[in-house]
Amino acid sequence: MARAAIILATLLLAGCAGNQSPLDPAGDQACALHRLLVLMTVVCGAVYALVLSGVAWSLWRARRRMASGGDDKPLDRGLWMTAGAIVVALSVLIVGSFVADRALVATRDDPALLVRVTGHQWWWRIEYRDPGTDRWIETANELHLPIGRTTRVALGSADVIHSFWVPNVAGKIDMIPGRRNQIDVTPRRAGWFRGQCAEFCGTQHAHMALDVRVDAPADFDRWLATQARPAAPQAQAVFAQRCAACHRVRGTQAAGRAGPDLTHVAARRSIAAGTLPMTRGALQGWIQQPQALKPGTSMPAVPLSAAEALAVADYVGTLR
Ligand code: HEC
Ligand SMILES: [Cu+2]
Repeated sequence: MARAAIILATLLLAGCAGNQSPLDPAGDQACALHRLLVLMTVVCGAVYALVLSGVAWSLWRARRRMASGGDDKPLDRGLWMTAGAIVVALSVLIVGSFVADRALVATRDDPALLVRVTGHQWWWRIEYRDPGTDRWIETANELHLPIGRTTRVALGSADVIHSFWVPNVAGKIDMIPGRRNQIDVTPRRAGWFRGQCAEFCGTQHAHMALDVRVDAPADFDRWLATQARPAAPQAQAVFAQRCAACHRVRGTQAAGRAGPDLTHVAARRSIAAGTLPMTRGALQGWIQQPQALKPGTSMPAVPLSAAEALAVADYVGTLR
């Protein structure tokens, strides 16, 4: 019995840490939410305990009075004190949630970095405004953020309502077609985190995850500079014929916009919005049977011979 309790407690507490958890905040906005969560838990826990002990106490008194055949007073002081305590507790919660809300909205006039994230069924288009040139640099499915700089994330959707949720970094915010929502994020700790679309957006909603990498500013700048570069010049005939209509590879003729920008796809951690790891085998599998691996995805199974599929996968694997 005791052992079962220990195992259960370990499992429950293990859920608190992790790369997709609001209980392990790694940024200012997530910290504000975490503080609010702790405040609410403590205050509501105290109210709960207070109410239950009040009920127990009045039951006990009522029984004693009945036993002694005494008079009943309708209201006693304890009840009034409980009511007062509850009013105070609720006021604390109101103030706490107001303060947290202020910390979350995008208020800074001078975000260090602008990023546009657009939800698609079922992947993320990500564009960075290059601070040097003011050009937009496009990538997909992997969001990189610098530590200690405030990044403004502008959120939109190309089709249905999605929701941006990277709990270690910030709260949840909807991505609505025809509308731009925005949040500021200020990460404080390096690492890999996981985001997940948090609004049901179709059959592959669960396969709409987002890898998030937080780095020291210098590492981030290096990454962004690499992303800004065109692909290494390596013409790939099959890709140009069969894939270029939907995918862009900057620096080549491939200029499609229906699918993710693949200029540096091989440098990402996973493919198809967190559905598969970025390995040679997974790339091959994805290119040959996207519909089997992510049924309903907007990428069709392109008819390719086995040799062509291998060649394309190898080419895509070089797009670092
Ligand atoms: C009709 C448009 C279309 C064609 C043609 C197409 N793709 Fe795609 N591709 C997509 C879409 C849309 C996605 C995003 C799918 C998802 O995650 O649900 C995608 C995703 C991918 C990804 C994963 C990208 C990432 O960021 O995770 C790779 C790699 C890829 N395609 C390679 C190819 C190759 C190679 C070909 C040619 C053999 C090809 N695609 C043909 C539309 C297309
Ligand atoms: Cu979604």
